[in-house]
Amino acid sequence: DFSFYNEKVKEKTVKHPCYNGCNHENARMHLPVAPRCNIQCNYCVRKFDCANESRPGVATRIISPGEALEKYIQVKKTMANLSVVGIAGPGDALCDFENTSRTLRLIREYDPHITFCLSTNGLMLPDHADELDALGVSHVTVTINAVDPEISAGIYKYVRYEGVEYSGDKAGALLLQNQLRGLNRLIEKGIVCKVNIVVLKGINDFHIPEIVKTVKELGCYIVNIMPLIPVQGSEFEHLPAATVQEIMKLRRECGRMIRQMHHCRQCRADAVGCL
Ligand code: CLF
Ligand code: SF4
Repeated sequence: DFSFYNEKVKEKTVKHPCYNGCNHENARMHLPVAPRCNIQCNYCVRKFDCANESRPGVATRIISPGEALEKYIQVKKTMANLSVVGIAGPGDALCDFENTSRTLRLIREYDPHITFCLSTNGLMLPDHADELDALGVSHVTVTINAVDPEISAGIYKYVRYEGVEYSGDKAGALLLQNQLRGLNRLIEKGIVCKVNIVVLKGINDFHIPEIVKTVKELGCYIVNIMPLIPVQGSEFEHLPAATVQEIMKLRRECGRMIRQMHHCRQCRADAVGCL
């Protein structure tokens, strides 16, 4: 339901290539300012980008907020259709929140109109949701791979929060609580929320409609069901990726509940251009 969002946010959503599947004209640019992460997903190897939203490959070079502004100014000059600046790692965008917030502040001073987007595992969302809103972030993606701590226990090796390391269902319960609280807060603020789900065969595939139902009830706008990209050296290195048919079937089933993304490119943390 679109009626909930204000006019400005609606317009930004239409021009957002990830939130509007029909939009092939507008470009997005990622700024890799967030190096670290506070959780360990079993499908991730840190020397690559965050598999939240990235293709395993050559690791992205981290840039400072000042360099990010420079890069933005450069790209903006040559790319007239640039509509979105996103922060998507290569770690978690909220783990190094100083870098993220400084980058967004610098760019906002330079350009009052560009859309701000961010992708996170959600652990730090309750802490930073209000500030994201104040910074002018209008679109946020949270990767949620389970809404059952026992299932999460098989997906996350640990979760580090306020100086304590959790594992097993305790880790899963804490992460889930923060993800849902954080989403709730963002939605209250009128921020458009997307949930990414990585399909893990035999681990969460049967549970995906349950995740979708939960985030739909919270008021999320769109869901992106993505196949795992098995990364060498990760815990899930040998887990087979879901086939195109399996992904389509899940999207069809979940599409009865909420809008689906069909055109995700599982971008790197420094991707620039149209989808
Ligand atoms: Fe980047 Fe993500 Fe914003 Fe898009 S990507 S932070 S919502 S601007 Fe888009 Fe890339 Fe898929 Fe992400 S195609 S991986 S969904
Ligand atoms: Fe890796 Fe991203 Fe998971 Fe952190 S949240 S462990 S960077 S995939």
